[in-house]
Amino acid sequence: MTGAQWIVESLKKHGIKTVFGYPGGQIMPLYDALYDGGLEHLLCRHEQGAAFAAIGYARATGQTGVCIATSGPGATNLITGLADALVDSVPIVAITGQVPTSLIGTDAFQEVDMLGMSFGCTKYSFLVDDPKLLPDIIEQAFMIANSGRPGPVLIDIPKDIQLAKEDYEKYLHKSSYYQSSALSSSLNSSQLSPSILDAIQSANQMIQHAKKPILYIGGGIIIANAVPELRQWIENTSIPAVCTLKGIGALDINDPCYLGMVGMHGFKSANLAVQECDLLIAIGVRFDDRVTGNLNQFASQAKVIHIDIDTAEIGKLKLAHVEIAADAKKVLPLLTQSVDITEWRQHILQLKIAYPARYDHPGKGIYAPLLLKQLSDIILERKHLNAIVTTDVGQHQMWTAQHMLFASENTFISSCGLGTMGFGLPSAIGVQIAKPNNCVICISGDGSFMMNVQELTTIKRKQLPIKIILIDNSRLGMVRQWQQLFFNERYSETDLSDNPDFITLAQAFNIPGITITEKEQVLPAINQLLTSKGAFLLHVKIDEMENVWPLVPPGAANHDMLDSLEKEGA
Ligand SMILES: Cc1ncc(C[n+]2csc(CCOP(=O)(O)OP(=O)(O)O)c2C)c(N)n1
Repeated sequence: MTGAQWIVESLKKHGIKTVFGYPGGQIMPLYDALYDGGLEHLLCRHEQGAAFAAIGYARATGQTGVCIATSGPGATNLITGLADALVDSVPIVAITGQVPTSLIGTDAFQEVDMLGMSFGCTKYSFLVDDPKLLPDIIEQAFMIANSGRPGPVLIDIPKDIQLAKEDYEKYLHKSSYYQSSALSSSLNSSQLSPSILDAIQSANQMIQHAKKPILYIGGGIIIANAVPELRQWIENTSIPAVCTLKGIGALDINDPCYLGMVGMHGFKSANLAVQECDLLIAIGVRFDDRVTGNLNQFASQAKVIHIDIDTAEIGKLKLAHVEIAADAKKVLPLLTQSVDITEWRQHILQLKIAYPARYDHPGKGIYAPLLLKQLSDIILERKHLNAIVTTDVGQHQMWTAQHMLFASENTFISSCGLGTMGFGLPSAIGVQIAKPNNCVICISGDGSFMMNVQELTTIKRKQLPIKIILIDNSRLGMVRQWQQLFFNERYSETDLSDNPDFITLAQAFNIPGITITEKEQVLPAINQLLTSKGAFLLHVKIDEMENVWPLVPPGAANHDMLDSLEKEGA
């Protein structure tokens, strides 16, 4: 068997059904093995598209996503996807071709030092320089991608290794790579240590004495598969909760004390509640600057309990009074089950009443937050759709996070930590491949859409019924907003009024679409979108000067949010 054939067999053994990629010279042996290897390969039209599709696949399923590229430009085109997966903790195995071992270091055609280039954007990277190591490296790559805090792993494989004929089975579980993977698996499955149990006891004492506790929930809860445990604990204790962008979907949206997203574009009630709390229970979060605003003033009166599988996150940015470096799924059932916080809950309800989301908007034009609220209501009502939303990056992403409600985890998929424009469309492809019976909706902006627009061909090729909502303000809206607010209205290179005709563009890929410009067109258009059989483009024209509110200005504390009404005099 060749190395390439072994790779295909190993992927299948790991339960991989579909891989995403793009061929080229130094990865040709692997593509030859894929030809009749019994593994579905989805040809994206750019390696970045393949990486994002693999991320969408992984985030919708919790399983490892696999992407493949050739050496040189193919490999470097994967880099942004790897960085995205690293910061959002997504298990990805990326396989790249490399020039033959005899040519490494000679500046050969399409040679780049992928190992070196990838170090800052992967959890681990391998260059296979001996075919005997190939079996264990593949095992180790899957182990690392999925253990502890998940992340992307690169395997760079020279062409001669892919071609090498060996009895690979013989080398499986023989190398030092395997020894260390066995160690990490034993760490993963171990019970909570006595020191963790002590920390949980300290946490329980703090929780019992707290008068104003808040749960600060991030994507780690979803990755840990701990949403049921979290919701049960909240049901027992009634502790109010906020979430991060990546934590969306983890909390029960029907809980009256659900406060939604916190941070730069979080709700005022959520931010004020965190600023006032006396105990911050942080689970699966990174204290990202987009969440904390001015870190010194973030929940400055509060004691902090920080629970995270990644020891490196705890105390990285904010001192934790109790550190629990463990799996949230195991920790949550051991936390105190009852607290007395009736007054605090009353206060939270008042905050929500005082600072509701507003949908009144003058004129006939479409107000994106209202459109997204209407879409959200329809999706929640039509449960059979099992909708999953992906977004791109910008104002439309923040409006989606603010105004749509996601009842369950992994139904809102966005580039959160890296904020990568171009993520929405290819990630929707990965989601739709993983979940063929779910209604996958990609919400994009006119800037972001054009960044991976070539993937419309992939949709066409596979006849994927993806619903695209393109919120078109003819601007790089989020940057334009910052230019307006913080750069004296000097609108430098954010005008996209020369956009293509998006409906004609979609038609070139056999995707039908309509354009809407007025509020009264919204409901029928959403209906048409959701009932269309195949892919559909809903092109929504909005005012170029629409802003995302509220907003914590850069460097400010979260209680100093700017509010649309004050700022725009509405
Ligand atoms: C790859 C990449 N390049 C640049 C940026 C910086 N950026 C953040 S939001 C944004 C504007 C996005 O415009 P659009 O997709 O039209 O969305 P809108 O904000 O108008 O809703 C830009 C340029 C980015 N996040 N990602």
